[in-house]
Amino acid sequence: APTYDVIVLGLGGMGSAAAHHLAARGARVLGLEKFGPVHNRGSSHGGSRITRQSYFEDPAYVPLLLRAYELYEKLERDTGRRIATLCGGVMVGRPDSRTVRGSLTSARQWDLPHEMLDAKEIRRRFPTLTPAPDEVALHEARAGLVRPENTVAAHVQLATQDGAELHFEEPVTRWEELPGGAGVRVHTHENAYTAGQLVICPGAWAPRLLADLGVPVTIERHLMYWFAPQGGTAPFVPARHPIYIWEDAHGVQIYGFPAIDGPDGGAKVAFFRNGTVCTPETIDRTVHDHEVRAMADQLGPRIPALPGRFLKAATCMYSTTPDEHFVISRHPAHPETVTVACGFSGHGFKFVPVVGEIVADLALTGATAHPIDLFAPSRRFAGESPGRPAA
Ligand code: PYC
Repeated sequence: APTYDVIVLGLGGMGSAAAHHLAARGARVLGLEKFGPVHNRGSSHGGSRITRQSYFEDPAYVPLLLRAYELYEKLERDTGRRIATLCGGVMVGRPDSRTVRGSLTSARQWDLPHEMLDAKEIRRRFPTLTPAPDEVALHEARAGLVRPENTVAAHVQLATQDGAELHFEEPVTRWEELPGGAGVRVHTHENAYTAGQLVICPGAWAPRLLADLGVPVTIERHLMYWFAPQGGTAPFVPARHPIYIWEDAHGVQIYGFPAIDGPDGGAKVAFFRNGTVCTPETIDRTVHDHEVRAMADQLGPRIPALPGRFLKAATCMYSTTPDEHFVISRHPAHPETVTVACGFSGHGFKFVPVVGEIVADLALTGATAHPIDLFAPSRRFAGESPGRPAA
């Protein structure tokens, strides 16, 4: 008989959550991770990620967000770690922008508490923000941020407490299904392990580890920037400053956070979607002057105090699907034994705990009560012929 019930491949945001939820249900879990616990080589670092419920991307995400909020609260209670700061958030842009219109659609459809602010009211409540007269915002009091490193550390801690064996610095070299549907064998340089089920949470390693998924996942290099605001961080502290996603007249979105790292830590800001295609092996980790200037130029008219002094920047990777929706499913080519969670397309971290729950459902029972139709790998992408086989 296989040694483990489930092997989890990848212990970043999603994999560590899956390991926790599986172990909490009594499964014998082995987790294998290429790097150490809580590292900065993938997509789960940088100190903060936005969380929000009035989801402009698609209202279908809202029930998952409601559950993610519950699970983040529980994670804080169970570990005593500081994870979420619900400082409020504004989705800013012209009324017909995707950011504003889409957020409002979700808020109305799910009856989520929100307020609409005109430009004058945005400036009155949040004096650091200087929107154009034709810009408005959806304000959501329960938006805010979650801390990715603390989230991963919390899931690793709970999984370990529940008996999961988590092996770090042990990359998987290959895996195969055992004959007769008996499970899988997973190989590393050190060893080979067997399990009834395999869960693959590959992050930016999806193109290599899930080449037969049937969904093209593009890896993108993104930058996160920290600036020390001119005049100090006092107006930027979370008690006074919301998170924001701000779309300009050309559809370019920036997003940012309050100053959560004390008076010298600055405030983080980034472009939502202007990454360059890369691989985890070839990503350029250097931050170039022209990139810092491009960010500062975006901020100047909108948050004039923020680009006071550039402090630092860090690279991070998105794993983007053609429609920017996730892939969470049984593996179409190995439906009896393998579950996959990938393609989080730059907006996945806020869902980490509920993805852990869904993946545990799929791996242990083959099904989940959560609504995940949007994430099926067999869905059709724009430009595909109707004849595309359901991979
Ligand atoms: O999901 O809120 C988000 C987000 C902001 C920037 C990238 N993703």
